[in-house]
Amino acid sequence: MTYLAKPKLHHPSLPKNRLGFTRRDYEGKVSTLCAGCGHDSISAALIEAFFELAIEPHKVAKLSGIGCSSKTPDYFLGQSHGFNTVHGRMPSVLTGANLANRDLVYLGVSGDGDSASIGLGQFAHVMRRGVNMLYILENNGVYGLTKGQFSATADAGSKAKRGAINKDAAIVTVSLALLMGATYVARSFSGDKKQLVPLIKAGLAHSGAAFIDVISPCVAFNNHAGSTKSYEYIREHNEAVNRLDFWPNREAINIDYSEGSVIEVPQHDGSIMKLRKTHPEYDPTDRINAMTNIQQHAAKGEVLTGLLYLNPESEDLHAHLNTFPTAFNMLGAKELCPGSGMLEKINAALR
Ligand SMILES: Cc1ncc(C[n+]2csc(CCOP(=O)(O)OP(=O)(O)O)c2C)c(N)n1
Ligand code: SF4
Ligand SMILES: [Mg+2]
Repeated sequence: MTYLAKPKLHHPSLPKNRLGFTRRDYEGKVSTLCAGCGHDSISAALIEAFFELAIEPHKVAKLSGIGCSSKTPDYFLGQSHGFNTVHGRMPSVLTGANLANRDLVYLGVSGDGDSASIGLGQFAHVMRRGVNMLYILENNGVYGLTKGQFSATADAGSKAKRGAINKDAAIVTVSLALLMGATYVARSFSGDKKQLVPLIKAGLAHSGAAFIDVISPCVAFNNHAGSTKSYEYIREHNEAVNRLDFWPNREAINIDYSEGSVIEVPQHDGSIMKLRKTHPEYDPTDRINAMTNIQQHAAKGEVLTGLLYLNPESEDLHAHLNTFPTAFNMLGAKELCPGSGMLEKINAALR
């Protein structure tokens, strides 16, 4: 573990984004995770995505639960708002924050223990309610922080470091998210930054609950032969259905594609997603097809990755509830406390 502070001075020639920020402005504290932990690569992908999208750090709220994965928001976006909640409770705290202030970009970071065990109910509800957020699940198949017990996402038949075989069926979080009505569902691998960064960027632009399950090997407790979440296993069994290219609305698109190989999906905010199909038959806008494909490939021992499902017509919780469009912190006392006359009216309407 290291508590060395990062140097504050930056080299003057570091590349800057549209806002004049360098990548260093999107970093956080020095990581205290084990060297080689997949979670650190996800933090690096998040830094890259926020830098490239030129999102103002103070407009971001990052929330997490408990676990090595949930510690990571300390290691990126050091100038953003942060809330390390109770174990498994990130979704409800994030929902409350989002309802009070919709003007921030919401990032939820969680682990497989945090989301698929103690927080399973919270995970299901935040997906079905369409809370406008990017939910990143850093999935290593174990409770890393508490020394490597199998988590609920460990595959049946996979082997623990000390040789025990997991007998329980795994919770497949992408399938559950689809079942719960999530409108953006992707799976990726911490060791594939080229796939992960555009998925993060598109997830941030999505209106509603965007979910990315990122297989993120735990080098301390789940990276041995017999594990199905190790670097070696995922490199060998990774089957990408598509490759995503993402352009924010202000950028011109100037790449040529061969006809028929690409699906173009415009987003609410004017940004464009282009999906290069690596499986020509795969249609990411068909929820049932996505669910079937995930299971069919799993039966062959393959881990399907890429953008698995997208509903381009999605709406978020604010649209469902028809909420007032202004963030609470922008309202005055008069609007926040409209008086006893208004309360009387509301009560009368409920009688
Ligand atoms: C209410 C409560 N129960 C149990 C724990 C112990 N605990 C801490 S982290 C953790 C699991 C973390 O696993 P995961 O979310 O997969 O994160 P990882 O460390 O693998 O990244 C558990 C059970 C706790 N902190 N709080
Ligand atoms: S115990 Fe596992 S999950 Fe936790 S920091 Fe180490 S490698 Fe990462
Ligand atoms: Mg875990």
